[in-house]
Amino acid sequence: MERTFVMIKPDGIQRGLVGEILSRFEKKGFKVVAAKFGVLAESIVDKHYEEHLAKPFYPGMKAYIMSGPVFRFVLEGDNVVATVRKMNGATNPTEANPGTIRGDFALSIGKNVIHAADSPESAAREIGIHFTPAELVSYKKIDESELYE
Ligand code: FUP
Repeated sequence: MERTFVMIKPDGIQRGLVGEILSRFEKKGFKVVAAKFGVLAESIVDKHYEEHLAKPFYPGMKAYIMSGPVFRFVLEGDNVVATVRKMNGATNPTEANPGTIRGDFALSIGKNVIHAADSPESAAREIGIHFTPAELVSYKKIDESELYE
């Protein structure tokens, strides 16, 4: 079963969107297998955003992502990586479709509420940065027989 890494950013926490966002993923049928709340360490941020280290927007983004607590979690389910990206909507909220999280709840690219891994490879990398193997919980959920054919 596929897994992905998701993070509700400081703006999402401050705006009280954790319940709404988790609820969307739960109702879709995805299973939470790990979760963590807190302020990110600088070393974690630099590892997580490795590909953006040299970008002009990086210092501002780093200061912002460390400005308050974030809520990180791992979701499991069929095609969870691509499906969660679709549910999040385009990176720039002005381009995100209504019905997506960014389309419904965000106005600017720097404060776009949520992050999710963009490929199964990125998901594995990001899960490894944010969680230890022991923090990932394998368990059976009673709705699985009704979700999968
Ligand atoms: P995503 O994969 O949707 O998180 O988007 P990217 O990896 O392209 O960008 C990571 C984060 O960098 C975005 F969530 C917001 C931030 N960003 C900016 O602040 N300005 C930019 O011009 C591009 C990205």
